[in-house]
Amino acid sequence: MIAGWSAFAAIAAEDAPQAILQEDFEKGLGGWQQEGAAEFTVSGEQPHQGGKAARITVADKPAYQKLARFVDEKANAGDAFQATVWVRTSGVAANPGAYIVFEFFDGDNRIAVSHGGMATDATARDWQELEVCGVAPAGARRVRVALLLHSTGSAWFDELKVTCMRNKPVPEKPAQPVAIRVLPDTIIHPRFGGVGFHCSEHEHTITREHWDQVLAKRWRELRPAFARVSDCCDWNQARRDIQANYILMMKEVGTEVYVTTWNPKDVAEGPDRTAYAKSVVDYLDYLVRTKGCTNLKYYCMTNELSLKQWGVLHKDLPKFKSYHQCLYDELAARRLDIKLLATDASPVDFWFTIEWAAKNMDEITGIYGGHHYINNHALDDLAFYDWFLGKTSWASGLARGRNRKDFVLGEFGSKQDGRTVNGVKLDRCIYYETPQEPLAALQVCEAGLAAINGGVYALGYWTFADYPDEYNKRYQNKWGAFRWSKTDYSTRAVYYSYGLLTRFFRGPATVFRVSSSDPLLRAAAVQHHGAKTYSVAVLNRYRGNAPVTITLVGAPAVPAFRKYVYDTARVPSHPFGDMQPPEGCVALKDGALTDTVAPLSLTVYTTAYDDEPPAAVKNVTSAKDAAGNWRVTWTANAEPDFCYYRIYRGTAPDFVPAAENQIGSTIATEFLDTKAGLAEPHYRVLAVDQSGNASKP
Ligand SMILES: [Ca+2]
Ligand SMILES: [Ca+2]
Repeated sequence: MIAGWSAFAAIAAEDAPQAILQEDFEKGLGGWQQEGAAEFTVSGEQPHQGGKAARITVADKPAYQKLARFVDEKANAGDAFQATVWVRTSGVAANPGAYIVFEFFDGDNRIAVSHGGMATDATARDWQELEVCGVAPAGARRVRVALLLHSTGSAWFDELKVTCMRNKPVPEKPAQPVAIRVLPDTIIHPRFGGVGFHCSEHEHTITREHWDQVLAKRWRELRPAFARVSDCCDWNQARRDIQANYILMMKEVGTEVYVTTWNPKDVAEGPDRTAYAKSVVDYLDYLVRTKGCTNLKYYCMTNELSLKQWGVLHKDLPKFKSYHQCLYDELAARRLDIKLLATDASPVDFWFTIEWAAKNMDEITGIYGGHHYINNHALDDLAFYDWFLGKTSWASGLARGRNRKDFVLGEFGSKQDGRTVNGVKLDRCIYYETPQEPLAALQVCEAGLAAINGGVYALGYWTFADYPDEYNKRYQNKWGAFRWSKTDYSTRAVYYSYGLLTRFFRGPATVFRVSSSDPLLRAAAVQHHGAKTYSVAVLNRYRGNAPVTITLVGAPAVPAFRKYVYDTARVPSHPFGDMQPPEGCVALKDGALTDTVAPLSLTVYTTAYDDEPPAAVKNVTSAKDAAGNWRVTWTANAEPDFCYYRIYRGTAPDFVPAAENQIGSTIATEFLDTKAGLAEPHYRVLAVDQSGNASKP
């Protein structure tokens, strides 16, 4: 169904994956281990290939019934395995249903499992292809492939293919300087929309200070040109207005918005559904025409094809189409220019619904979109980049198909924890708050670069901020680029890695194809429309420095590229989320930038900046209020590229503003200092522009 194996070929072009098992079940289940209280058999009922398929039937209680066999007894760490199998189900209602895994053993002990796609009657009443990828961890010697049914019902499996790409130890660093060429004659996307976030912050209680100092300030600084914004169909007017304010704040930054609904109503076809569509379009009309949210460009009636249950519309795509038809007709009747998105499916295994939409509802679909989380690829899986490039290229190509539409990677993120601990479901990235967080933040950027090079229109990392603790006692959603836990809004590593992409891979822009002489240096390049400035990203997967030469064919003579770095060995951190400053400039010489990029790092070179700081902030005054806090106020700056203010406190009138005496950042023209602890504090306020230039004190 989906291309993906080019991955390993790209790492070592001279190698091809070796086939290590091809099983068509024509000769029975010889060689297969059977585990669990199921009926295991080969059957002749509608095989996918040949005359027979394997069948697992579970009568009553679901457990981990499986057919398994060892496919390798001499694996080494880093060996990459891939399997595909066709599956069909009957009476299999609950996830995970039928699925495929790789199990890695150090002898008799199972030390790791890689999960692949899964199938239920929702997706596999007809044959569906599942894929699993797994990389042998340290210590693994034996590898087993297993076909499982964790549900009651029957699952048929056929045409299993297992391949292996043997790991060749990756050298510390490239053997020679890496030649990266930006190819302006080969355009991947002529109007890229941008790198952004999914946002749900407007669903929670936001104080004025939190807005000025955290949410709006950070949005303005990271400047994402794209956002996916949550919506609930039964919100009242007050909630709509809060949502509108959030979208309007984004409009000021030039952010295009895609709204998607949680918990849409399941209403009968006919007048009720038409009335539902009318109520949806009433509110979209209100946001756009009454509130001025003209940056609201896309809408999807259901997050991830959910209707009462998660993803349930997978099994009834004609119903999904029927909803969209009602919405499409109503939007057209009202001449409201909002494109409908199909299908919003997640993960990659459910992107076949996008293919269905392209075949069956292209005329009422304005844009395509899907999600994926990097659950099945380890942080050090060097094959992930090409695998994801393959998936996003497939989806973008499908969208372009008949009528040149776009594809949005609406949500993506790192590996999900998913455990329930002390009754609390942990919907969070499993690497956050661990020593692996810096590398996870690099892998998120690797996914981003793959998607950009795959031709997506825009992408939204899940999420901009955490959900606050009090959102739900039994459920935590902690994926944010920064935290939201009481008054802890501290940043995570991904803020400083992915934030470089939101800032410098803004839309609208032209995405150029970029070649790299070494596949472990991933690169992407855009030229921003309007100013015609360039940004080039280089991600180094080596554990050593990599010398690079980046050639920009036909680039105009520009004085110098600013260089911004996210280095996993020295992750930036700032108490108020101020982005890392540039690490100098690199001049374009004879059409090329010559530099060295750090191990396991992302470097962005850009001409999208100016060197002119804002004017000094005027009329800074401070006064003690009745509660003993100091209120600092000043006059607003008026530069078009003004971004935010930094506030500093010192003990003497002539103190020098510095990182150690900064007490906050805000977009407002006032700041309440509750921690002065001084009889007579002195304050300085600096204005900062979008290029990060700070004014004189
Ligand atoms: Ca067969
Ligand atoms: Ca400026």
